[in-house]
Amino acid sequence: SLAAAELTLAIVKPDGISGNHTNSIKNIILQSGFTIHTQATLHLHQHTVTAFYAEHSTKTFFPSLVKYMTSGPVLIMVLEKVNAIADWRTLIGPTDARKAKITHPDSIRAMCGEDLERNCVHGSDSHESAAREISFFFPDSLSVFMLLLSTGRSNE
Ligand code: DGI
Repeated sequence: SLAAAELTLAIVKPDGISGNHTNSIKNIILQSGFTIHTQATLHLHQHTVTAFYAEHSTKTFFPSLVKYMTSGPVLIMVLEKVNAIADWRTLIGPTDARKAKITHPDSIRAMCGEDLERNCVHGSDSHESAAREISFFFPDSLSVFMLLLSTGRSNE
């Protein structure tokens, strides 16, 4: 079948916003062929971060992660493109921004992140994560729902 557009969830984290990286990140997004399907600026509550990062809730770094993610506003975007999930992960680079500066110097995390925790941006890591994360932040979007449905069928 023809390649279908895919959706992924991107977040510019508090250090990305406070460091004034939003415009350069958006330029990279648009120059790389993504469409910004939906966007919202939110100041996350600690309960929201806890639910979003539930898989990490037992880790020792979790309280620090919650403090960081609630330290200022974030920009949450649904990005649309063929192969959006893998391509956005490639653009942001490795989780540890300190390592990214060495191994992936052109990545967004190398450009604006600091370390393993303060890494400037988020990207869904799989189809399952993308579906969960997009519906977590945008549960009422009919067009997002329709695109997720078509994404799920794209390999039939
Ligand atoms: O999908 P990623 O964001 O690349 O990485 P992940 O799902 O393994 O972790 C989610 C976030 O949690 C990550 O962006 C930053 C933080 N984190 C992950 N591992 C560590 C961490 N923070 C600290 N302080 N220490 C860690 O080992």
